Order: sequence, then structure tokens, then C-alpha cells
Amino acid sequence: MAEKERWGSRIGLVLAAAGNAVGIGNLLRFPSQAANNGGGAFMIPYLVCLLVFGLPMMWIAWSVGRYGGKHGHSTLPGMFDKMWKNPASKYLGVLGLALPLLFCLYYTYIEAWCLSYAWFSLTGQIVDKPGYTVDLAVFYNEYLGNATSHSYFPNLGTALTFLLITITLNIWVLGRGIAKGIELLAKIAMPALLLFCLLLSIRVLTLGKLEGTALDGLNFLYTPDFTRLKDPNTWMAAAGQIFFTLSIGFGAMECYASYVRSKEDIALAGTTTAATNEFVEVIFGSMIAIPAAAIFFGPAMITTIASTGSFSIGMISMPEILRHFPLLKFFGTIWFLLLFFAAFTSSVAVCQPIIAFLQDEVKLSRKAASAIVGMIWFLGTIPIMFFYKYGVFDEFDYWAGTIGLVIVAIVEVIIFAYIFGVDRGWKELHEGAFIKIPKIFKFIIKYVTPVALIGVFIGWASNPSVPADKALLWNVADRSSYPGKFSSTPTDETTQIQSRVYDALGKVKRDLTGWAEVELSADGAIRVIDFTADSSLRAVMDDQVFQQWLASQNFRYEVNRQTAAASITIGVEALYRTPYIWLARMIMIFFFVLFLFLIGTVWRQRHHPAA
Ligand code: ALA
Repeated sequence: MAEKERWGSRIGLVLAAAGNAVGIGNLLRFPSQAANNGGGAFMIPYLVCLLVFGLPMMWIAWSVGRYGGKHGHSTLPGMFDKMWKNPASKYLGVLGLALPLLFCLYYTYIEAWCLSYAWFSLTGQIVDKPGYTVDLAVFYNEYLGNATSHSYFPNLGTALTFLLITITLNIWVLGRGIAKGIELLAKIAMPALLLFCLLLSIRVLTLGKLEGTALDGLNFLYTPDFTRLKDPNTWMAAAGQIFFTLSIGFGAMECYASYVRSKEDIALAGTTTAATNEFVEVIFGSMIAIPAAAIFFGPAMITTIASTGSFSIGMISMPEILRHFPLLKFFGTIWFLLLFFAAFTSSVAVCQPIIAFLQDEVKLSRKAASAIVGMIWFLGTIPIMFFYKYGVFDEFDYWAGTIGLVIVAIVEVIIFAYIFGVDRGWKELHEGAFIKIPKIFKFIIKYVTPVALIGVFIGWASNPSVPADKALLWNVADRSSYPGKFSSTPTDETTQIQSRVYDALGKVKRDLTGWAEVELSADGAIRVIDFTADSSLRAVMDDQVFQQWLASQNFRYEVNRQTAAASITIGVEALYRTPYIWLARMIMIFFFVLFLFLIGTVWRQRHHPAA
């Protein structure tokens, strides 16, 4: 049997495990979740979740991982099989293969955006020049294929190129192995990430006052709105954040832990991983994006900006802010490289279980395993990229980045605490450990964590935030010839008008399109001259309704933040997403079935080698 790979050094292990956890979740998802869910009040459920299942699951992951590693397994099928002598146990481990793979497929796409935006910052493509203005929202939507205006990108070629580069980089690191690949990456990327965080925090905190101050942003983030504590959605958001940020429920921490030596202090390693992650999240996650938004847009605008979502903060608001201050190229590049490094060290971690499974169980060489995974990775990401506007990305995020994680955690804690036995598990956690985890956590692991996780699952299942199966998008033709900015703030009335369009979509079951000639006046008035559209769309949206729809979202053109006049052509696309959402589900089911088949075959071969 080939010698099991090991981490080269303790510092390498600590940096790699921290890199596994620290990711986009810390720098974008955390500030936007906190701002959207009651600011300071969000920190209460967040801390509760950290204590009742965040830290416990982290220690469980390290114990399960090292235990599996001692028996030659780096992935959940083999680990569960060793912990629970039941033919079903290895099949439950499929969760620790299919889910991380599915997660990687969409997470690397975000990683690729960050890399490409670092390039756009460095080359000045997101800076206005004479005759070339950049509306960052349109730039982002065209990059993703959401807007068909083609003012900045003729097609998805740029997105595809950066995706290919990102996947190749990941596979290159993974192909070099644990010590020479993942560990080396962590040794370079983690110190760089901390340095970038520090530089950006100092930059933001010393920007002074514009529409507001950095302190306004921090106040906003940490002034508690206790009424939000009664809202179950706040609790669910905090639970989701803890899973995502600590990389719990991917089987990835277990995989890293399987490469430690048998006497490694995993109680300390698990605690250090969680502590480093929380430090980056709570300190740097709060000190960059939200204070910057407060300075540039004013404290009153933070909620609006935060409600547009984490990606919008990262890819639209932050470059918008940074480009108005000196050294844009430098700080813009640093911001996106920071996000890229954070994502890179997480994506290699989440993909490693798949490589490890092909190596340990299917007995492929590391190079062959990496090449196969690289191919699957690239092919699997293509539909996510091409059908982004049809909600394929959101569907993957919902199942693999949210619901799936809590299912893995429930299975794992039950196997650990009830089948393997909490006493054995506790002993395993402390073997070789210099630190002692407070005894209360043994009780928490046995009684509180499973109940809390089941509660989170029921909460999500009973109030599912499934991605929308219909959408109505607009874009302004020939966008780059307008020096100002088009904006819209949808209201309840906008949603009501859209629901009529969605009903029409439900009947025809295909996309509907239209375009309108519109006059916008400097006093904010909107006049639709002509609206031409598919007859099914016209039936529910004539010129007058179209005008009402634009007015309901306060659609306007602004130059230097003043409403201005413009004659424009607006294209609209009503999207019927259902077939694409099913395509996403089919891809997910395919990978589950594939891994179940592989697990079954491998174990059969092992027990009946002649067969
Ligand atoms: N833990 C990783 C993140 O926060 C996945 O992005």
C-alpha cells in the first residue's frame, strides 16, 4: 500500500486549514448577512450557532478525519464505514463526495470573477476614460450574461477564459499533492490575504468623511436591532453563515485532518482553525465593505446596498467606491486578489475529497485523479456559467451550499455521538492533545448539537428560499454611450406588476422578450413612446403598464448623482427558468448516482476481489 500523504509542517497544516475555512464567506457573505439581519443583533444568533454546532462540528470533523486517516481513508465513505459497521454507512458517505464537487462547480465561478476583476482593475478596464464610461452594475451583468446589451462584453468569452484559468490553477495545485501543492499555496496565500486585509482596512478607515464616515459603517453593523431576534429568518441566516464560513458539512475539513500524524493535537488544530476564521470574518469582514459603503454612499444607503446581496457589494459597490479614491488600480487589484486568494484556498480544500477518493479508494494515481476531476470540473461548470441568468447557479448554491451542509452535519454528529459513541469520540479528539476542550462540550455534542441541527433543517425545509423559477430583466441598449448611470429600486408595486408577467410565462412556458423607446426627463418623469413585445407579453404589459412598471421602481438616469434626461431603448427579457432548474437538478442527481455506483463497486471489489 502506498505511503499516506502527510502535511509537511504544523504551520503548513494550520495555514491550510485556515485557508479551507476563510473564503468569500468571510469577506462578502458575512457583512451582507449581518447588515441584512439586524446588524449587532445578528451577532447573538451567530455566536449561539458557533457554540452549539460550529465549534462542536469543527472538532468532530477533525476527529472523524484523523480517525479515518489512520485507517487509510481520507473521505467520508471510508470514514463512516470504519466508524459504523453497517453496509449502509459507506453509502451515506456519498454526501461527502457529491456535495463538495457540486459546491466546487459554482464556487470556482465566483473565484473566477474575482480573478478577472483583479485583472480589470489592474488594466484599468473598470475606470472611466474619455468616451468610455463604466456602469459597474451593467458591466457585471454583461460579464455574467444577465444583460444582453453587449456594451462591455460581446459574449461570455471573457468569463469562460477566466474560468478555465481558475480551474487550471486549482487542478495544478491539487495535482502537486498535499505538502507540495495545497500546503505551499496556503503558505503563500494566507499571509498575503492577511496583508491585503490589513492594507484595505487601513485604506478604508483613513478615507475620512464623504457622505459618511467609516465609524457610521461600523455603527450600522454593530448597533443591535433586537426586534430581529424574534425573526426565525435571522436565526436561519446565522446558522447558514456558520456552516458556510467554517466549511462544515463539506467533508473537506475531515479530508485535511486525515493527513495529520496520529499524535497531532487536533483539539488545538480545530480550535485554531475556527479562531482564525472568526478573526478574519468578524474583524476584517466588518472593516472593509460596509464602512467603505458608509463613507461613499452615506449611512442611509447601507441597507439598500446590503440588500442587493454579497456579490453586488463585492463586484459593484466596492470597485465603485475604490475608483473614486487615489490608487484605484492598486487598491482595486488588492481587493479582488484578496477575494481570489480567499476563494482559492477554499476551493482546493473542498475539491480535495474527490481527488482523495479517486486515489485512496479507486486507486488512481494523483495525476490521473486530478486530470479526471479537472475535466469534470470544467464540464460541470459550463451550464452554471452559460445558464447563470436562468438560475442554475442559485440552484446549486441552494442545494450544495445550504441544505446539503446541514444534512451532512446531522448524519455525521449522529454517527459520531451515538454510533461510534461520544466517549470514544471524545477520547479520539484528545489523543495527543495538550489542550483540553471544556467537558460541557461533550454534553453539547451529544444532546444539543443534533437537536440544533435538526431544528435548522426543519427551519429551512419549512420555509424554503428556493431560487425563483421566473425572472424579468431589463437592459439599456448601447449602454456605454451614456456617461451617467441608470438605476432602479424595485418596490412592492414592481413585484405585483411582474407577477402578471410571471403568470403569462407560466402559461406559454418559454421566454418572452420586448423592447421600448423611452423618454426620461430631468424631473424624473418617464414616458414610454412605444413598447413592442411578444404578443403574450403585450397581453399583460402594454405601453401604459410598462411605464407603470418603470415608474414603480423609480427608474432614472443620473449624471453626477443628479437626475438627468435621456432618450433610450430598453430591452426586456421575461425568463422561464423551470427547464434549466431541472437541468441543474439532473446534474446534481447524476453525480450522486455516479458516486453511489463508484462506492458500491469499490467496496464489492474489495470484499470479492476476484469478482
Ligand atoms: N468556508 C468557505 C468560505 O467561507 C467556503 O467561503
